[in-house]
Amino acid sequence: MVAQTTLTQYLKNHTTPELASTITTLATASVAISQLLNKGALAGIHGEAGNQNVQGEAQKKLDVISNDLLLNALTHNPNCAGVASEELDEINPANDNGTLLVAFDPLDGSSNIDINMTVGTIFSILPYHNQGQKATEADFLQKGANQIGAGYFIYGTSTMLTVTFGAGVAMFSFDPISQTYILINDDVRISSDTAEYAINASNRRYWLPPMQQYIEELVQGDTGVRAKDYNTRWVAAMIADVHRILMRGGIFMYPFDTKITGKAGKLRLMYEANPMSFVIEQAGGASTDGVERILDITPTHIHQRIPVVLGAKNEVAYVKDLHKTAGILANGDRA
Ligand code: FDP
Ligand code: ZN
Repeated sequence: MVAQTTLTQYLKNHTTPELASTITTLATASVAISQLLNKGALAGIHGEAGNQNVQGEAQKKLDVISNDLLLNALTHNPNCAGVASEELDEINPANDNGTLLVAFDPLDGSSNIDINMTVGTIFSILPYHNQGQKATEADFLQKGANQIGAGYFIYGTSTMLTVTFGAGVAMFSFDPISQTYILINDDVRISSDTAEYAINASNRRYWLPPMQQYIEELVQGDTGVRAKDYNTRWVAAMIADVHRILMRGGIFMYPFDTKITGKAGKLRLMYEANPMSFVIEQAGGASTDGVERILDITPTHIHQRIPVVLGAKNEVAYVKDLHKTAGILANGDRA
């Protein structure tokens, strides 16, 4: 039998002690979140925050519980100088002498919890340079290319961890018996071409003309200019759609739309787009907002939204070309 590599062993050989310790902290919190999700309705975690459970106690929604678990664990890690969460308006300074900043989406796809579908925790790790001072929001406003680690924990039919430190992508599966993450792939790669795409097509009338044209071409399949049939998959949790792309290829889009004025797309740059773009690029894929490489965009504020097109390299390049041909120079107001 081939010896199994645990997450602890992998971290020891593939990253710094500071990053290893931070990932270990995240992994411990992920196990607690996964256990609560497994209990489901029995844990009393369904429904809206503010509701009362059967005992008449105030009920917390699982995204709030996950946020609190991660925030508490990370702020107690001496390597962590600051924490930003999609759930919190402001950043939390942690340990002034820490060397890392962590941004996370505690439970991506949270509308999936109540229907027993896949959700996950996404994290992005940035360097911190102002030791001895309290971290501020300005310290977080670094472009995604500065990330030194990123990944996600996915709570699906099994719990998994995908992580990159900028030298490829590794995937782990949580073993409920030994209660450890075990390495299952130390070099995840995405193929450059695909015949599978993910988009919420109900927003079609709000998209820019090049995006409308792109999806029209895919729908035409082998009767159109692309001369092959395409298939749609949409889980409606970015984490699950991106995970599928890492497992079997594809392109994922939540493009610019005019549905809500001032909102350039739906996804958050710092908690969703940046970490997933880092993972996808490290697996040989590409990621753009339609015009620019996402990892090159300097955020203006921590909760900024951004259009996202990521996955198979050649397909992403094709979408970018359509935007260029249509004369789109910047992908809308990145409010
Ligand atoms: P959710 O609102 O459930 O948290 O984070 C935003 C997100 O999920 C993504 O995970 C997902 O890809 C997208 O929203 C789904 O949006 P639609 O409901 O518009 O399909
Ligand atoms: Zn999310």
